Amino acid sequence: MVSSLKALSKFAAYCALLSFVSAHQNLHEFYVNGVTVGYEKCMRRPPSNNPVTDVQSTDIRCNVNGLSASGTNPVPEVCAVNAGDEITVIWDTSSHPGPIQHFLYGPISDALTADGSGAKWSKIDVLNVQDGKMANVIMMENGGKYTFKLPENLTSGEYLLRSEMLALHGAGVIGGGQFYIGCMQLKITGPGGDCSPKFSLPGIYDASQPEIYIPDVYNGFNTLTYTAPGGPVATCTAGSGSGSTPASTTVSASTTRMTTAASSSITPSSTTATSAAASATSAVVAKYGQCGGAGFTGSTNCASGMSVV
Ligand SMILES: *[C@@H]1O[C@H](CO)[C@@H](O)[C@H](O)[C@H]1NC(C)=O
Ligand SMILES: [Cu+2]
Repeated sequence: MVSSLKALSKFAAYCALLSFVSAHQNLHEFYVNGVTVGYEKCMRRPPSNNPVTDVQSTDIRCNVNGLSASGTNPVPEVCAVNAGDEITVIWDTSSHPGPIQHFLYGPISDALTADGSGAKWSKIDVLNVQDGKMANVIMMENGGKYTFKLPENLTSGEYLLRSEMLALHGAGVIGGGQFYIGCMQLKITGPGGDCSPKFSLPGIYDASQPEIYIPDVYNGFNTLTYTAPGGPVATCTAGSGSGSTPASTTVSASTTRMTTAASSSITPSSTTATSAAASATSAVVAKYGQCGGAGFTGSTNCASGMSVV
């Protein structure tokens, strides 16, 4: 009896250790209207799964080594998509609590060489909390997948599509917010249009802003009312630009459409928010206890039973 209990606690410790390793994450793949473009295709690959923590670094654009096409593919690719297409990103799952959001850079002439400089970024999507769960939890339950739509009003051209998962477990100190970033290289065919507002990266984040630096992250922080940094999602309207002929493609995606659109609604019902907040707060503390990894400066009090698949 005693030995089996010992074994159990050893196992729990082992699981906690495992989740240290698996907690960091990368973007590995994306689907267009439900069809994969291939593993690690049409994306810039960072040298590791470590987060970016300096929001003033150019690494905040497209991760480390992200200022041009790079990575594991023998031939860098740009994937052809249409404005309004559904994109499904597939990230490593992570217990790190936080939102996911997406940004579009462009139009530009060449998505392989674009370095992401200049005020050409727009925020096109965000998921903070849904049904009382932060985005990372929803993605854990869905194999790391998350689906959203590209804007419908876009000018044809090449773009960088930036996927960002911000992990908040270390956000109790300035510089402790962890930005996991993956950039996809797209050639978008659209009817014309543009998104506003636009901004530069770095430029939109400040290390001390309340969405990134959360002093009470282990002591009263309410995840249900959290909103990701970067302001509201852009408005994209028809007008400028033209819907030119479909561009030639390096990797083409099927035009098969998914029939189920993912919801990006983030606001819990106000009638249930109060009681849900109370239980969510304690649950979050337990989750946060799990977090660690290279460069991690937050709590090292690791709870068991939180191993990540
Ligand atoms: C596209 O632009 C038109 C005209 O500006 C606007 O009425 C429409 O709502 C936009 N569509 C979307 C999906 O935002
Ligand atoms: Cu991590």
